[in-house]
Amino acid sequence: MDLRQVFAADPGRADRYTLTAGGLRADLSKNLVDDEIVAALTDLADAMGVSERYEAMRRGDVINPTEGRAVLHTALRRPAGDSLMVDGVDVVADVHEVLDRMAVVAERIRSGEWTGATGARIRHVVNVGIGGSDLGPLMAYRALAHYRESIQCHFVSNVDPTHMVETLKPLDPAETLFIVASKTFTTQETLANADSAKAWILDGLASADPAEAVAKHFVALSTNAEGVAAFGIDTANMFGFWDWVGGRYSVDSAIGMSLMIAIGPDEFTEFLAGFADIDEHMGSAPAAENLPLMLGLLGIWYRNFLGMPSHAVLPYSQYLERFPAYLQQLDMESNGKSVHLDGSAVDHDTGPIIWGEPGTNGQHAFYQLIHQGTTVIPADLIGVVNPARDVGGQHDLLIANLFAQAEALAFGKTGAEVAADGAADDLVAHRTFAGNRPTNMILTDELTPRVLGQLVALYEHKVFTQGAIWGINSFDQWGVELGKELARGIVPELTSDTSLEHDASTNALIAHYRATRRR
Ligand code: G6Q
Repeated sequence: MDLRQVFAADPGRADRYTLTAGGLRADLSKNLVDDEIVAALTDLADAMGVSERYEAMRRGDVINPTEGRAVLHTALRRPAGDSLMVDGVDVVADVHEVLDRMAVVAERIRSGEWTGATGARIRHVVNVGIGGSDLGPLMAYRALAHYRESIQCHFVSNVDPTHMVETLKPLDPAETLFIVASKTFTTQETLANADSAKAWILDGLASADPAEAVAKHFVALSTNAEGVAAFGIDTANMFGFWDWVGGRYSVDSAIGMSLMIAIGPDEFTEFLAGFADIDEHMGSAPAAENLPLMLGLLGIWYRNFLGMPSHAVLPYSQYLERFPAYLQQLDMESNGKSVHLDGSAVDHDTGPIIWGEPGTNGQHAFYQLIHQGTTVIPADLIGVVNPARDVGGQHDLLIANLFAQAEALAFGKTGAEVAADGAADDLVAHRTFAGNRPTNMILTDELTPRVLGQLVALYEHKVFTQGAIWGINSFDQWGVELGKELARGIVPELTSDTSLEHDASTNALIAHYRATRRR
């Protein structure tokens, strides 16, 4: 498909392929599709029962069979007073009971009523968690930095001790509250970091009663009350969620506590309302106007029909700097699967490689390959029309770059055009741009908490659509288990001289470490 020809032949294309959902406006016209392909893709969604499966998810059916769980993150953003009965329990009432408790504590921390063991006001919150218990709150905290008031949040995830050490360097234990965020409260990295945080508090506040120091400087976000109590955190300061919330779908559960402390409960409610806007849109918009569904279908077109292995997410907003990393987990952990729901091997590709960085930085780095490389990489370009702050008209520069990239990728520059610009003959080929490189241009008026919720839910349901069409389980993650299990075995081997029974490569690596590690 040649986008120059397609646009020339169809003046209504840009309008017809622009969809809206909540405060999001997506121009999908620079995709390598025509009306016939779009119709065939929506037929595919019908044939694979995407909307039926979506309804099954929303009403709490066990759609994650390998873990025997319902998948109910959509219940996390239903408004107060709504109700959803699952196995005789009103899960929406449970959600709001926790949200209300979170709001009380968040306000106490924000107002200074909650003090540390020395009576000092809390000025820093450190979220200790990894994966789904880190990426969501971290991404959202950065995205909504403009809404943050006095309290600063920090996020420690890596078991690399330097992550905690460097984070704590400028902090005062008397003013620091740790949020231990772990659904299972068994995650090796998080428990190790939580232990080191506890030691830092007890050491830094040596004159305080240790139990009081822990009670005033730690809260927990978890489903495991026993584990939380064993760590020494009062379960009155634990905010729960449920096994039907997957880690990578949990930023809108208690896992969002750091965000709520930063932006306040009212803005957090707006954030949740944004998710609900898109839940509703996904459930009710006709297929051709359904933005998450269409993003999913376009991705299927590129992955399965045109054989494109990767997908870039390029936010033209520094506030969204961690959005690509967040989406990497959401998409790749959900749809990086090789078997169908029934365990049979897939005979088609599944999840693409998701990656990206904020524009314009990427333009000065990897865009060369996107423009002229041998692999076509479909990309989502995300822009905000009205900046939270502008300095000297810089925002217009940013947006000009955003629009220019989409134009260049779609329409390129022919050899004749390059030559007509006066390029030397031997440079014409080097300076030619093939074009026909597809993009989705997603714009929003402003990056508010509500819009951020919409953006996240948009991608949640895009991923959902693709998983449903591929017939895979988007809600388990068995692929992360083997490495964890092997690491557990290697830990004691690093400090002993027992004989090693791995493969020759792994044995040699452990032997080298044993011999070289200074203690
Ligand atoms: C997400 C995954 C995973 C999980 C982390 C942390 O969907 O399940 O990233 O969030 O492994 O788990 P805990 O919250 O249990 O510590």
